[in-house]
Amino acid sequence: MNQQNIEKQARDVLSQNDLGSWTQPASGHYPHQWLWDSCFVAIGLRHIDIERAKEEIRSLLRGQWQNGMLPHILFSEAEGYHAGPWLWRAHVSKNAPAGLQTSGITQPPVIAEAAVRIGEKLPAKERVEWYKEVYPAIAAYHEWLYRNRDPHRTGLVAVVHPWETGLDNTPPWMELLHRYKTIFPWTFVDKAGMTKFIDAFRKDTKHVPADQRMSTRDLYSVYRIVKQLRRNKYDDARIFKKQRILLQDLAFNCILIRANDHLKDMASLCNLALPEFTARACDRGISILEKFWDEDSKEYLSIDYRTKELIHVDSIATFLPLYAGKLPPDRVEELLQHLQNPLKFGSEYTVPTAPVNSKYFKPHCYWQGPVWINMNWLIIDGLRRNNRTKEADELKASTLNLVSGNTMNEYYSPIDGSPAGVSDFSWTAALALDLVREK
Ligand code: 9WN
Repeated sequence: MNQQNIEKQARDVLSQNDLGSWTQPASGHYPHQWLWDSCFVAIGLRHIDIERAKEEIRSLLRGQWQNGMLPHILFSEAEGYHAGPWLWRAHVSKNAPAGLQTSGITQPPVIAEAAVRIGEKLPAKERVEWYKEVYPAIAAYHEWLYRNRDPHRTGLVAVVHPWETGLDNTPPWMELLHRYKTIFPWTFVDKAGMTKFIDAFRKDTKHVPADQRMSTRDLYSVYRIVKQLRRNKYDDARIFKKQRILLQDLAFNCILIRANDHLKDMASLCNLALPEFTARACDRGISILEKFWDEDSKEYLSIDYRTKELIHVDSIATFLPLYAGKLPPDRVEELLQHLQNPLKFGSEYTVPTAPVNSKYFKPHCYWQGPVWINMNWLIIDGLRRNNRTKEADELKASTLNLVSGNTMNEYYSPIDGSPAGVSDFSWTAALALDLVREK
C-alpha cells in the first residue's frame, strides 16, 4: 500500500469536489450537500485545513429546521439530480428554513463525531470556543430525534424513509418494503413488457449502470414514501399515526448512541447542560442495544416499529454496535465470527454491506453487497474501542489496499475489489486520508 499515493489522490478528489464552503459527494451525479457525507468529509479535511473542515460543518447547520431537524440534503442550484427540490417541496412544512431548499428527512447523526474529531485537533481554548459554537444546534438535533422519532419513549428512534439510514437499499428496509403491496400495477407492467419504458425515465442511472442501483420498482416505492411524507407536511406526529413502514434502524441508532457520548463530552467541557431526552438517552447508553439482539442468529438486527418484531434479514449494520460503545467480550467474539466467516462477511475484500449468503447479495449493487469505505471506517473505530487492535489494524490495512490500488470510487466489489458506483467520491477520499493519518 502506498500511503503517499492515497494522500495525493485523496487531496485531489477533495479539492475537485470543493464548492467553497461545502463539498459535493461527486460532481454530476451528486451536486448538492449531503448531511453524513459532509461529516465524513470534515473528518478528512481536518488533516489538511482545519478552518475549512469547520466551514463544512457550519454550512450544514444553515439547513437546520426550526424543530431541530438537520435535513439530509441542502440543495444547490444545480439541476439533474433524480430526487431534487421539486420532489420534496419542503416548504409545505412550517419548520423548513427560509431562503434555502432542503429535503424533508434526515440522515445518520454523524455530526457530533465530526465536531469532536475537529475539536481534537484544536488547542484547548479554541476547542471550547468551537464546541460552544456548534453545540446548541447539534444538541437541538439530538433532542428532536428523541422527542419526535420515539413518540412512545422506547429509547430507540425510528426512521421514516430508507434514505434516512444512508444505506438506501439495505436489505432490512427492502424486506419491509416488499411486505406491502403497492397500488401501482407492477405485475401488469412487467407482463406487458413496459418496464424498459419506465426505466428510461430514471435519472439515477445516468452515471452508473442500472444493475448497481435499486430496481425501478423499489425506486418508485421509495419516491412514493417521499410523496406520503410531503402529504403529511413532514409532521412527525401525523407520520407516526399514518405511515405503515417505520423502522427502528440498527445502524442509525448505533451512530446516535456514539454521538450522544460525544455530545456529553462537549457539554461537560463547556459546562453546558444536556437537553432532557438526550440526557436520558446518555444515561441509558448502550444497554438499549439489547433490544436489537437476536439470540438465535447471534446477530444484531433492525426492528419493525409497527409490529415491534426483529426483521430477520442481516446486513453490515450488525457490526455497528461495536462502534456504539464497549460491548461485553462474548458479544464481540460472536460478531467477529460473522466478520471472519467466508460464507457471511469474510469475503475476499471486506466488509460487504450484505453477507454473501444473503438472498439480497449482489456484489455491485449499492448497499446490498459492495464494500463502502465509511462502513469500514466505523467498524475499524469500533474494533479499536473494543480492544480488538489486531482486527482493527487488519481491516484498516485491507481497506487502504483496496483504495490504493484503485480510483476513489463510491464502492467496491467484495468479490474482486473492482471499483463501482461513481468515481472521485468525496467520503472515500476523506476517510482514506483519515485512516492514513490515524495515530
Ligand atoms: C439519496 C450522497 C448520498 C449518500 C447516501 C447514498 C446516496 C442518495 C441517492 O448518495 O443516496 O440520499 O440518490 O441514492 O446512498 O448514503 O449520502 O453521497
